[in-house]
Amino acid sequence: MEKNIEHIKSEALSELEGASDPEAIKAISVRYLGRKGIVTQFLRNISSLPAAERPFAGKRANEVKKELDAAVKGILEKLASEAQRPGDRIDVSLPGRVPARGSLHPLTQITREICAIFTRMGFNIAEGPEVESDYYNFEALNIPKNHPARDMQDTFYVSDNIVLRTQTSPMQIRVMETQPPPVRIIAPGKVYRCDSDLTHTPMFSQVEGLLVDENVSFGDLKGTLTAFVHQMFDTKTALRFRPSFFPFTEPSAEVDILCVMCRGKGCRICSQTGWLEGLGSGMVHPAVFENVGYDTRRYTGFAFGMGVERIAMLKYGIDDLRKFFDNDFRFLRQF
Ligand code: 2NL
Repeated sequence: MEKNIEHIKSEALSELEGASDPEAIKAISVRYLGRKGIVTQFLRNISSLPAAERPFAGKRANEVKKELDAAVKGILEKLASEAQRPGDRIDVSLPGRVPARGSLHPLTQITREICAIFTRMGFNIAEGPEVESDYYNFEALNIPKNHPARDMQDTFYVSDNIVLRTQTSPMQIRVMETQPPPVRIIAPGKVYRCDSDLTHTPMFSQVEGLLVDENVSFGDLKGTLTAFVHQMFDTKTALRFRPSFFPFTEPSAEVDILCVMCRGKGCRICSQTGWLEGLGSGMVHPAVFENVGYDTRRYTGFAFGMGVERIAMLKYGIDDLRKFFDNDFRFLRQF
């Protein structure tokens, strides 16, 4: 009992400080705090101290026991956490961490590709509002009040005279209102129809084109769309113009492209016909030109429209429209 308790404490702490592995720490802990440890012995021997010293010595020895216990625990924890990240050494030979890179949505990529092909041919891009007036979306495009395309079932009405655009043509009307021919524009963007099933989503993407000038013929339309399809797919992808009807074009034609899967032989994708529906097109109806104040004796023009999802599905061989809107990374990462 020569050594007082403070002395024991400082000795224990300096021993702990000098130890560098858990085994050594545990050995020190046993030597001081174990059943036959120095602090334990000290506590046991308190009864042999003079009565006046006993209360203080006992209180202090118990405190020291707790303090040393805490110190041991602390050091062991620190060693354990250091063992988990072995050193802060930097291995300069390791490759750097490549940051996760985002990419454009496949529909954005295809929209840009379509626009790039047409801008190379001299078209300008025209973008505008998705919420439109009845006039720009229907009236100006020669779609009369009782036309089925205006049916409540197909159109999202914001109010009596305001709709979510069902096509991007309203933008082309806006451009024609503000400038005289020649006009060469391409109008990409989202459009909305109140329709939802396996092959329809209430929102989809469209690109429409419009060219107005003197002496524009159906041959110009065929040549322009042929150049487009040959660049978008390849030069072996043939086109077929089929008579059709749109209120804003006359004559109108549906443009089929040779099936990208079977190349005309007939397969499941093209329902054994060898052809796939690609675009809608036609010569601008004179009524549309009259609505924007263009001289119908001097100017003619062609227009066309295509669904971006449809072009993307054909180009990439995607069989389900909904994959574009699920935002499943396993799908999106492939583009
Ligand atoms: C389709 C068909 C088409 C047009 C869009 C148009 C625009 C003006 C005047 C005349 Cl300003 N026509 N656009 C013409 C024919 C077809 O789209 O299947 N779209 C997905």
